[in-house]
Amino acid sequence: MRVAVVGATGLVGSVMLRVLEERNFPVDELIVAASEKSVGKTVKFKDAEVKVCSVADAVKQKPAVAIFSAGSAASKEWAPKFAEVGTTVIDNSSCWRMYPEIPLVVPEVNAGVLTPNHKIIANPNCSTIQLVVAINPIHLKYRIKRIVVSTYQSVTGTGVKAVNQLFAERQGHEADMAYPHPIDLNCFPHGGTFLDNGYTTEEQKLIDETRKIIGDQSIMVSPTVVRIPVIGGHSESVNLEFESEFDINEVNEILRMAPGVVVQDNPSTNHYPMPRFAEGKDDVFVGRIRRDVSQPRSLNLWVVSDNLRKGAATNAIQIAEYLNAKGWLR
Ligand code: 2RA
Repeated sequence: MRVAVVGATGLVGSVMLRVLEERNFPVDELIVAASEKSVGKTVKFKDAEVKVCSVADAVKQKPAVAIFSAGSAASKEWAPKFAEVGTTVIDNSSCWRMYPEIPLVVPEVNAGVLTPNHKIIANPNCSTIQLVVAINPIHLKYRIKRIVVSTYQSVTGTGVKAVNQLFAERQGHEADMAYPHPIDLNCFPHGGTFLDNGYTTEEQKLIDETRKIIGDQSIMVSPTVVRIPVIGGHSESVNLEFESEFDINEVNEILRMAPGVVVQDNPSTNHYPMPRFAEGKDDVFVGRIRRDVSQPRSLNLWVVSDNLRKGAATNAIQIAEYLNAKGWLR
């Protein structure tokens, strides 16, 4: 199969190449496309050096699937052009996520919304993906009424410049600032940009995307996004209020059986999810599972996952695997 990765020289794009290799996705021919400044460079794939081409050249080659991580502007311009030549686009930017006709997919939750006619498919935001993988199985049993979620997001979510800022500060060097503040030995409640309602774009994504993927616009979501000086993955403190009463042992059993979830929860041995140990893995790790003693029908969880993998590259490639298994990628 002819596969294009658009934005392959970026942080997420490079992880997409690794995951395609690791999962042995049936790539017969890889097209690596990036912005003009990267054209001519090479990237490694399956022990070969692949030359970076322009996105326009990639469209001309009519790949079966194009997996994008190149920002919203590039997706807005080029996804429709790929679709016009019959390519299925899986886009990691926020560009298409909230268009009603565009499926926003986490395979463990709502792959059933996909059809062979969908030529542009949106990959959700990283913090949304790990949240819905963890909570949807419990929602199906007890129906979530309200979600209060605080995220503790890795600097890798911002990109290479933010990672470099963290380590420059840590080594006492002058940092090229990706953020308005120092990030080492610090944290700040700011992801994306601030909106008129006092929330940030990152927080609004958690509200809008969670409702769309779970398929319930009545779910109330109260998010706070925090950036912290880690690189392994995003962590989330989650409080769920249900419509109906629940049994905590049954909740544990549901999570232990949930697709894509690994439960790490043994306070007696200090065993719980941590980003340093989630890094490089594709699972959504859940721990600190406990009833909320402050209000009825409510539950607390701690959710951790590698935001570059399940939060971006792996989820997108799992969508491609689903489409391929259906025979919908030509
Ligand atoms: C962040 N979720 O962590 C964003 C990146 N997509 O900044």
